[in-house]
Amino acid sequence: MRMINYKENPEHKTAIIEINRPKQLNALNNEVITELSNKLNIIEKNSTIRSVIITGVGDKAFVAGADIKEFQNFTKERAIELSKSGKIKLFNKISHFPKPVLSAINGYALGGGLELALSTHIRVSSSSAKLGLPECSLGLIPGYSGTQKLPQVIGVNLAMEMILTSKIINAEEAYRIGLVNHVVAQKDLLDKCLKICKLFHGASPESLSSAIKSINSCYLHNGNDIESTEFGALFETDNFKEGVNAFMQKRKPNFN
Ligand code: DAK
Repeated sequence: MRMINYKENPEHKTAIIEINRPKQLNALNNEVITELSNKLNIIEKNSTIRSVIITGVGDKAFVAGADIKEFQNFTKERAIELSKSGKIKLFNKISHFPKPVLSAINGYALGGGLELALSTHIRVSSSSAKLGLPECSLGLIPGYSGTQKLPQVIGVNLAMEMILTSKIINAEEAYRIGLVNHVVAQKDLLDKCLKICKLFHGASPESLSSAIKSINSCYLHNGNDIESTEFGALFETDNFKEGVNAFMQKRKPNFN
């Protein structure tokens, strides 16, 4: 089974990518990351496509996180390497993509899922979505730029609270704090994104690309390296193992 579905909407000059692991709530595994990355490379070269929408299959989850089953046994070295390579392959690629990328958040956007949405340029949420970075509750921290991008988007004070408490918020709260640009009914989610994509037709592709590059440049610093190092070190802690085991066994973790 393909991990992503792909469609083009010629009228809106938009590519629509759906993450297709509904039984795992569209959790991001290595294959999804690779397929997304490869598809973006193709879209980048296709001049008929002016924007991209990323969403999840079904009405329950955008992406419920990185795949916990896949990363539970990583060593420190592997975790650091994958955090850095995942950023290069996907998360930073989206942030710096020369065409606008929207996320249509159709349900849970947790952990790596919210990090994916945070790497897009515009976030549109369904009214039933739930958003959060609950990695600390697994004995981890966000490893795909969440510690960098959440404070950029909602401010350091609110980002501190969200990450340190693993708080999961609803769409209305996400809109109130500026985490998402729009909230609409689930049935209107794609239409709302397509309407935004049509507005890009009023600008030149070069100006959109330059605007994205310039806006991103206000956040240039080395926080991502610090995040990857801190993130990797946590893979050697007993509490991380306990956090993941508790999730698998569907119980609350008992941290030291
Ligand atoms: N990974 C793997 N499987 C997941 C998953 C996830 N993140 N989220 C859900 N699933 C699976 C469940 O295990 C379940 O599978 P089965 O038991 O049916 O086999 C299926 O999806 C349906 O989920 P539930 O039965 O739990 O559904 P509920 O409606 O009861 O609950 C929920 C929905 C979203 C509240 C719950 O599934 C949940 O709490 N999910 C985990 C949410 C979470 O903690 N997400 C953050 C994960 S941490 C890394 C970089 C970054 C990261 C990691 C590594 N490297 C570079 C190495 C990021 C970490 C994260 O994202």
